[in-house]
Amino acid sequence: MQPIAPGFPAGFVWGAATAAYQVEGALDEDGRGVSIWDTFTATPGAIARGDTAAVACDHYHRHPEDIALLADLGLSAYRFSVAWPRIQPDGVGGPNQKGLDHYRRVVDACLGRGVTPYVTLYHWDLPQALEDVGGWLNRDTAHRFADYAAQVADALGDVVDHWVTVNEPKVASHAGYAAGIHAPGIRDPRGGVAAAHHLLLAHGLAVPVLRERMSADGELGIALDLTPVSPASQDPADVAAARRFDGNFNRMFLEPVLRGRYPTDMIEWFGGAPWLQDGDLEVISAPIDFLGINYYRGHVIGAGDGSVLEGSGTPMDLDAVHVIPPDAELTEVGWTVTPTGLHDLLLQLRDEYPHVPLMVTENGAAYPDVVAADGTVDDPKRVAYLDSHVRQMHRAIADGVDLRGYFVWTLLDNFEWAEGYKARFGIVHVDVETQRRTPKTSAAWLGAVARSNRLPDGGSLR
Ligand code: IFM
Repeated sequence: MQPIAPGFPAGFVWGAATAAYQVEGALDEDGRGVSIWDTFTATPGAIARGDTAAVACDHYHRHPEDIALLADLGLSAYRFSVAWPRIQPDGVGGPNQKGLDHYRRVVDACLGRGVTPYVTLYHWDLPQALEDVGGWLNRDTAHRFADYAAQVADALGDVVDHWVTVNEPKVASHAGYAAGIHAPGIRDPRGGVAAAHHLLLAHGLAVPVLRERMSADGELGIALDLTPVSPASQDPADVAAARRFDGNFNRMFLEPVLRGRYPTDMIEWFGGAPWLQDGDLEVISAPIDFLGINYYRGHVIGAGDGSVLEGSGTPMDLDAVHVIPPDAELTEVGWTVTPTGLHDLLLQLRDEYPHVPLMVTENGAAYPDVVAADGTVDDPKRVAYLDSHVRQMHRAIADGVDLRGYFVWTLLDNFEWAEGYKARFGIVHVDVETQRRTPKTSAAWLGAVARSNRLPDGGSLR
């Protein structure tokens, strides 16, 4: 057997990702409007310990030093999101020039350091004014999103060549509108499906808007959180539950975007698609230049207890239960560490959707990192996590997957939504009191991989 060359393809993108609400703070500055996350975090009991994003990482003010840090580490791309309420404080009209100026400065800071900006338009911070008229349950929100996308692209299209429309429409819809554990905190499983469709419609409507405004060699895509799913056993009930879970998690998003159709088994399961209108699927399946994959873990799924859509703690899991093998390695948030799942997923996508290039737009893990007496932050578990996933990515490329890049989640320890500040996903430690940044061992590790564009020596193929 030929040994596999340890290098990644020339031009492979190595970057870090963040999201506006998780890092910016400055919620009242420069005319920003209220977002659904401002409202949700103010709801008693919604966020662990009552944490808020009022300051977060103060990235609104500290972005120059944060981008310089990213560049100094050796990363060459920064994926950040634009906060819709900074551009359209009330979700309509505008734009707010101060908001646009801010993101122009962020882009300039990137370009000034040779860092390629990847701009995400929607990472969950919907203007509250739009939620007040139905949010993502209201089809019109998709059209409002296209207007907002036009405003951002009019302002930045001359300098931004890489766009992500929507981040994780599944989480925004299922966690926000079905399970109620994210903003806006609605518990309506069927509404969650409608919200997902409207988020996909928003994506599809934004595609031509962006194309008209970006350079000819610009690229756009959507970031889906995807997971490989396997049944807990060959018992038909487990197999059916796993298929359903896969449909709900993966296929309900991949199929409309990449094939212009919804999976019939899922539409039957949901009892129809009253939210679907003629022409929607053509809009949603407008060609994209890359598919962004947010990968954290695989799932082993068994059958549930018969409760279907309503009534269970995790209504959108559709009567499926996660089976955690007794010897599973878990991150701090209880997610299984399953790097081979990334390889499996990439090959599955290559086989099912061979026409679309792939990018890992998020991958990372939370661990309880602490600053040692000597001021350093050693995070060997995160290094091992990243190492094993990078190796599986490399293996997938050797197997013929057209994978173009990798963004670690995330640059900075930040506001991890309902978990608040406890779950630290960053490669850079942030002291929430002092805002002091301390690059962890994983930051140096990833920077070295990025600079060399090769697999690190040693490590293992777990
Ligand atoms: O922090 C989130 C991010 O906003 C979206 N993807 C998953 C991350 C970790 O939970």
